[in-house]
Amino acid sequence: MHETAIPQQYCILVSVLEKNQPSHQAMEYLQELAFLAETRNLITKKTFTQKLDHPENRTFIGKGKVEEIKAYLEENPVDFIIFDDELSSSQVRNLEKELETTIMDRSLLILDIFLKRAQTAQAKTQVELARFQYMLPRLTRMWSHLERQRGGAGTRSGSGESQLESDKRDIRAHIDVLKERLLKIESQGVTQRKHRDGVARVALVGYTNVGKSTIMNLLTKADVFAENKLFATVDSTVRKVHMDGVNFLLSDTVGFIRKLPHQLVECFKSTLEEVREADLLLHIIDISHANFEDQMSVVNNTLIELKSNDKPVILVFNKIDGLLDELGEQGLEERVETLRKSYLTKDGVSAVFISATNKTNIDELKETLKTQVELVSTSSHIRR
Ligand SMILES: Nc1nc2c(ncn2[C@@H]2O[C@H](COP(=O)(O)OP(=O)(O)OP(=O)(O)O)[C@@H](O)[C@H]2O)c(=O)[nH]1
Ligand SMILES: [Mg+2]
Repeated sequence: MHETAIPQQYCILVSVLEKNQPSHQAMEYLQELAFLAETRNLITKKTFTQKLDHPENRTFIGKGKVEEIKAYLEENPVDFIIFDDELSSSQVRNLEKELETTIMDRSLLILDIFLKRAQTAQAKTQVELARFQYMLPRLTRMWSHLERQRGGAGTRSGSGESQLESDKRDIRAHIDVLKERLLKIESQGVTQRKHRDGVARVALVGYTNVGKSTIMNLLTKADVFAENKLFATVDSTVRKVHMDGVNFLLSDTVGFIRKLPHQLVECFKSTLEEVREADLLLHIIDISHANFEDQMSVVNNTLIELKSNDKPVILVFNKIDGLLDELGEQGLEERVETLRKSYLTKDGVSAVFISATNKTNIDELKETLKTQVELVSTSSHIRR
C-alpha cells in the first residue's frame, strides 16, 4: 500500500521562569509543554529557559537569550519556536524578524489542538470563535504569514495596511456569525437539558489526561475516545447510568490545564454547562503525576471561574497502579493512608483511590458514587 508521507515537524521550546521557582516544577511545566507539542505532532529538539523577574517588552526574553537561540537555529533549523506564555503581537513580530522562524505561543498551540479535536458542531464553533478572538488583536502576524506564503517579505505599509484593515473587518464579521451560530446551538442544548429534570447529574472533572474518559467508559460502557494525549476529549458526552436502583446522568467533558487561553474558557462555558449544572462532581486526579497537587489547584481555580466550586465533590485518585510500580505494595498503602487522612479532613469530602485500567477499587468508587447520588437526590433542588 502507498503510504502518505506527512513531513515530520520540529520545534524548540522557550520558557521564562520566575527567579524563585523550584527547578523540578519548571521541568514539569516544560515536559507538559513538550507533551502539548507532541499532541500536535511536533518533535521537541531543545528547550531554552531563562530566569527573569519581568519579561522584556520587545522580545519577551532577554537579548542574550535571543542571540543564544539564534546561534542554535543556524546549525539546527526547526519549524516552530514555542513559548510557554502568551505573547503580544509585537513580541511575536520582533522575535520572528530576529529568529526567522515561526513563533507560536502556548495559547495558539492549545487552540490548534482543540481545533483538530473538536467533533460536534458546538465544539467546532466554540474553538473557531476562540481562535478568531485570539487572532484579531494579532492580525499583523497572520498578515505577515500570508505575505510570506505569497513570497513577500513580512508586513508592508501602503497596500498592506489597507489589506490589514479589510482582513480585520472580515474577521469581526466572522466572529459575529460564529456567535450567532453558537447561540442557536446552545438554545437547542438548553431544551435537551430541560428534559433531564428529576435525575441527578454527575460531572467528571479534572486536569487533562487524568483518565476521565476511561472512567466514563468503565462506569457506563460508553465508547468515549481515550488516549495518552492531551485533550483527547473536547466535547461533552452524557450517559444514563443505572446502578442498583440508583439512576443518574454522567457527563465527561474537556480537561483543564494551566494557562488555558481565556478565550477558550469563555467560549467553552456552554460545553462546560454540564459542569455548572451538575449536582455532584467527580474530581479525577492522576496520583502518579509528580505535579498532581498543582493540577488539583488548577482544576479548583477553573471551577471557581465556572462558579461551580461549592458543589459536593468526590475526589477520585486514579492511576494508583503507577504508584504501585514506584513504591511497592506497602509504600502505596502508606501513601494512600496519608492522602486519605489529609483529604478526608477537608469538609468530609469523600476520597477514593483507584486504577481505572487495572480495575482496582472500582466497587468502592461505585458505592461512594451511589451514596453521594442518593444524598444529592434527596436534596430539594432536584425537581421530580
Ligand atoms: N496507568 C494508568 N493509566 C491510565 C489509568 N486510567 C487512564 N489511564 C490512561 O491515561 C491516558 C488518558 O486517559 P483518558 O481517559 O483519555 O484521560 P482524560 O482525562 O479523558 O483526558 P483528556 O480527554 O485528554 O482530558 C490513557 O492513555 C489511559 O489509558 C490508570 O488507572 N492507570
Ligand atoms: Mg477525555
